[in-house]
Amino acid sequence: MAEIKTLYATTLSDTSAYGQFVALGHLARRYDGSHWTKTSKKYREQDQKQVYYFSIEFLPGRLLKSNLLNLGLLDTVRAGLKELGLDFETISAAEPDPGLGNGGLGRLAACYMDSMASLGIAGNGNGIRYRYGLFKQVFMDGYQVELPDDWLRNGNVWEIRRENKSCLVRFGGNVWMQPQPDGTLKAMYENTDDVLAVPYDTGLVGYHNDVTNTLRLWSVELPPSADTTYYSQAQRDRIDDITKVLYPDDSNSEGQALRLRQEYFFSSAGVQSIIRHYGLRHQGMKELGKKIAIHINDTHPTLVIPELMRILMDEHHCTWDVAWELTKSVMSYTNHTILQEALETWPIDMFKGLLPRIYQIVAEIDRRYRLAKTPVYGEALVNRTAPLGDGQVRMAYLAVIGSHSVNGVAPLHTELLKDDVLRDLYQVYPERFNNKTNGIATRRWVQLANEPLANLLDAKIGQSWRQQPSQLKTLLAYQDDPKFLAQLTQIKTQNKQALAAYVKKTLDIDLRTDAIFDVQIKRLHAYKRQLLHVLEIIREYLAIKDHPQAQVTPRVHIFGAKAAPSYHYAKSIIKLINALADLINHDPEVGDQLKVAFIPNYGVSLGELIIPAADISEQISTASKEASGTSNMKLMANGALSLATLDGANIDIIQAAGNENEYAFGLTAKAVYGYYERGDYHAVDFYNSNPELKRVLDTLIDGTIPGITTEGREIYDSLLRYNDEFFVLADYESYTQQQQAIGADFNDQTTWQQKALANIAASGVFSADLAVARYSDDIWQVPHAQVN
Ligand code: Z2T
Repeated sequence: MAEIKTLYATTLSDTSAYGQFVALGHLARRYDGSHWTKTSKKYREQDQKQVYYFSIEFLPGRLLKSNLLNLGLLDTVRAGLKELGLDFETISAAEPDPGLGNGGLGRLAACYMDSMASLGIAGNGNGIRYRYGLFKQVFMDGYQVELPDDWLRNGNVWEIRRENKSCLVRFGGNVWMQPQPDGTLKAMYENTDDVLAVPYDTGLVGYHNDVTNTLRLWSVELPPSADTTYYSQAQRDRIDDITKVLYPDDSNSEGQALRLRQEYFFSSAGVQSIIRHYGLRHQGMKELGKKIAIHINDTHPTLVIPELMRILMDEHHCTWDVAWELTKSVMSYTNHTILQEALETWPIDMFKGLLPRIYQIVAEIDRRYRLAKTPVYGEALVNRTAPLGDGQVRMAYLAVIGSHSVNGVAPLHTELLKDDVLRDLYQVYPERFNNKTNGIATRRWVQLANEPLANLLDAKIGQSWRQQPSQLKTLLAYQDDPKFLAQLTQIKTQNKQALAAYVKKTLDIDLRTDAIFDVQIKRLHAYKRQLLHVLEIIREYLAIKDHPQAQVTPRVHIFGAKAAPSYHYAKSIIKLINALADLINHDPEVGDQLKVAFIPNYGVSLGELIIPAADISEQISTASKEASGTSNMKLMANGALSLATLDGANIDIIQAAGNENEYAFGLTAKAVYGYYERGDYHAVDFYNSNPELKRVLDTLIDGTIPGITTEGREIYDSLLRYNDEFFVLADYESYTQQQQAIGADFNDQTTWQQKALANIAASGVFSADLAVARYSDDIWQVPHAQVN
């Protein structure tokens, strides 16, 4: 395209890759800008029902390549750049990767936004524009050190500041209801701390359909009153803090007032802007449930429920009953964890002081719930399930009570919600509970991240899999085609070379690309059991030391994982992995038979490099703890075989691809619950009865691994003194058996690639397009493009 060349050549004087990225970003926006305007106009004219996906995290990844792909410009731009002597990949890598999320939850939100745009759903993201994203991770002496992620330093080409769409958000002060001449009550406020919420909008481009939807992220500023009244520096800082930084906790609720302020900030601003927009074209609020769906991504945005009640009653004069019916019809909630420590509760005193009007409304929801349900379910159950209890606001209960739908993210997870975590509420509202198994953006995770594979798929089964993911199953026709299977090996090797080059550059470790690439990439958490993987590495190391001449299948163990900065135990595991890597990678006797690479700063962009190179996908959480997992799906789609417990969506992956194509092991969720009920788990018994396991564990404290005196003891004690909360020792034997099977099976590449093929072919089931279509049909009630 000549235009690209002319536009681009003029900016070539800017020779930094970043400058070139900015120029290309502007080019992409010129193309998609008209789609964006047209999309908004079309939604307006057709008065299409809008879905608002509220999430305190979004992890979209870099946008240049995916926007160009979706606009149908990628090949042209690449070719144009090549003629100019420029490399697209280098330019693309200069884009900052917005780290506005911790892990699975934030990435899921981004995958769903992509699918909504691509299915022509009027989907809007609503979240926080953090000034600093999730910390950057570096290792110093093997320890995690956190550096600030100053992602906006050089601006952001994709966002538009929309000051004219700003909203005031009120905190603190006093509130009272004043009777009006017409008999209604008006909420009166004094001494409130008001802040201004300013939206920054980013276009989200649909795949080849001329649709561009909006991701709206809110940033805090001083209110207009700051022009005329004095704000001390301390007051200014207190306001700025609201959108300064993402809380770095995955599956753990900190309970800090600032977090609650963040939650109300984006919930209130989002609902205000929705109602304002709705009000432009509708008389009264009657149609709200037909025109708007608000989705609550985990409990962080739950205050949209009382906030919508507030706006409907205080500003649009609805009665309680009318407002309540409308609110429930609009709201739906997804739960993402059953871990107790992640369930949000707020001390009533804190909540009341910070959000007095919202507290009144929550208290009234609580009062009416108790009144209506006590006669039917009894006082005990109602006390256990009411929004207020034990001096706390219970966010998950409020979310269920104020929504028409609550879903888990994999079948097992949804069953556990019904049987365990939300068991009592399930008695009250059985019809609200449903499952929506997670899904991934196949276009980003295969088409973009693994172009050699995508090209092979195109050549064999055509391009329809890009929009109809279940078409991937037609690949099964090639299961006995040796040439095709050899091509899969060759593609995997090529992807391993790219990863190996990165590992060489960043860690100075040499990787053999004919080794098994055994990959575990996810947040560092005790329940995810990176420790179990570590024990296997120690076992492999000792085996080589025992028999240096023996023939072994070469292995590379690859980790990517950030630990929450305050999570001491997780940080000790990081130190252990790095110390073990140091020992193994530098042992001449081990040579290239075994390597360990802990790649720092794992995130979306590194995922795009690592996942296509994986042979083994480690999904080894204690059964029942991982709600779904999504890296399991991404790795599957790229032809990795799962080494997996029967947890979360692993169960569904194994079922879809066939047990013979995965390596399943370990306790079932039922067996884990059995131990809880009987209270008869004794980790020491496994230590005492398995000499190999004993020897492996002893290396944590006997000096075999240098530099881990305190960490080794701490981890050893967690297993033996404190009885191994996550059943690592119970699963050791079945896990290491499967690892040995993998070592043997990998040598037969034909059979191996048949299994890889089965995984790729079955992965279409886990496409986000299909997941979003199910949300649209069952929960949001919005039309969408046909997908299967
Ligand atoms: C998160 O990433 C997940 C759950 C959370 O519960 C919080 C965060 Cl930040 C509050 C993850 C789950 O652990 C994972 O199993 C799931 O696949 C993912 O959400 C998306 O549903």
